[in-house]
Amino acid sequence: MKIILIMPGMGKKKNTSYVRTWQMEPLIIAQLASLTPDDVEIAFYDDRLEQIPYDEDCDLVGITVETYTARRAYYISSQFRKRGIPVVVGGYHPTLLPEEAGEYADAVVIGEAENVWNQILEDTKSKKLKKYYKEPLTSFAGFFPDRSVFAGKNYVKLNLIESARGCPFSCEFCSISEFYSSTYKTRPIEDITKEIQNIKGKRFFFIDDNLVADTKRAKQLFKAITPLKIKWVGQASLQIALDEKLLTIMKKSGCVGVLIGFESINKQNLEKMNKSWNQNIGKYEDLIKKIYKHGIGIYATFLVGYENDTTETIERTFKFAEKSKFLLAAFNHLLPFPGTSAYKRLEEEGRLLKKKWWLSDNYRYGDYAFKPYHHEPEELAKICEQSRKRFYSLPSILKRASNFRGNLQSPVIALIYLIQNLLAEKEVNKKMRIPLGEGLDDYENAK
Ligand code: B12
Ligand code: SF4
Repeated sequence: MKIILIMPGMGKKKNTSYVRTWQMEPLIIAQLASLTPDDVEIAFYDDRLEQIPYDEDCDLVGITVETYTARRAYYISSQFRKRGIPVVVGGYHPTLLPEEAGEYADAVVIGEAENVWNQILEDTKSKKLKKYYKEPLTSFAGFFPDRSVFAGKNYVKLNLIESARGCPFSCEFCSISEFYSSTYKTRPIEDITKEIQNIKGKRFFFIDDNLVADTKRAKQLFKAITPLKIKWVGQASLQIALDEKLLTIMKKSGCVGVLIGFESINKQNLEKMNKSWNQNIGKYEDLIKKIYKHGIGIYATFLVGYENDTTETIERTFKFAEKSKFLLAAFNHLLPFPGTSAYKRLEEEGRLLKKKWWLSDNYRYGDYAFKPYHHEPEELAKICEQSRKRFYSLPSILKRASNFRGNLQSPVIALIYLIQNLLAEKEVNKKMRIPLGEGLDDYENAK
């Protein structure tokens, strides 16, 4: 038996290459490979890096699908299905919209793969593939992704690793809280240290959505990885600033930076997002100072387009980001991801411009998918784009550079700060208005 696993791309503009910072190793593919019995042959194609051989024979195709890649994934699926090869899809998008996914695939995995993957392979062998598979993971122990599937592919040199899944919070715009129903499941710390030891590189990205959701466990994890002498980045909630001991241990364990979702500087917006805890814990400025004191840089993310956002508040958000001397910052506008509370609310308010924007012919990356409260959609999309470009302009890079505990914490980080920031403006141009699901077949010509 042979299976083909596919990581679809989002799309790209004609005659450009794929956005480089998005070309990271897809951990899910390594996870599926590790779950696959040895007697099953595996081929893996990453649409972002190479052409997909639609004529290759196999018994099953497995595709991982996010909302942004759904259009492309469904196209890829149709190419195999028209040759009679069954396709199974899984991931955030099919989980939150299983019926839609079921129209484009023979089988849909709702939720996690670990407890259903072997059954799917058995059912493929006996030609009894079911439409839906759902079996949540209860124990997250003993799983080790098989990264040998990435051999020969030119990925960004950063090792992705999982320490836990889910997040106990329920921000209204977030797919994670819907996917995991606001639960949080952790991997045994010995599994994580073992996995790190078996990887050659020393640079890691903990992909947990909130690495410090359980601070007691986070401290144990950081203590356990300290002797491994790695450098790492991760995503954390602002709560880390309240615990100096945690910050000390984090830094000692090799943390160089954290991505923090500040989302808004406006209290009412945070309330609407169900994220008021972000500001209830203290003043942003004081919390940021505490993090810098420990030599940890901050990648700050903001969500623009909530009810209380006007041109003036967005400008204040931008000024705040600049003044806070963040290493990097994202000014994304609210996007109604299917299945989230934000999607449902905007639908009820009659604000959705396109119900299935992710499948629309003319939706482009960076476009608004709902009618904003105080602007025209195009106007607000432009304001977001300009904020990103201004943040990564030379004057702003220089203004933010004098952050000696964050952006200049070491010569290597200083270099990364400079390179990442200088490249970011170009990347904003490359990302904006990417036609979803298009431009990928002619990859070879574009190189
Ligand atoms: C790492 C990461 C990235 C990396 C890239 C990763 C890569 N390999 O290329 C970077 C930082 C570049 C990135 C970029 C973006 N990301 Co991102 N990313 C993640 C993150 C943190 C981890 C993904 C991961 O590896 N998970 C680990 C694997 C093992 O788990 P999994 O993918 O959930 O898969 C499990 C199940 O879903 C299921 N499954 C999944 N696929 C399949 C397929 C089959 C066949 C089967 C059987 C099962 C199955 O089984 C798995 C194991 O149980 C997730 C959040 C998260 N915690 O998952 C966001 C996430 C996937 N990203 C998201 C977004 C929005 C983006 C961006 C659009 C952000 C932006 N505005 O620019 C871009 C898009 C890039 C692109 N698609 O080209 C959203 C997607 C939401 C949605 N509804 O689709 C997420 C969920 C974050 C969030 N908070 O909402 N991302
Ligand atoms: S804290 Fe982050 S991961 Fe958790 S629900 Fe909110 S946005 Fe999602």
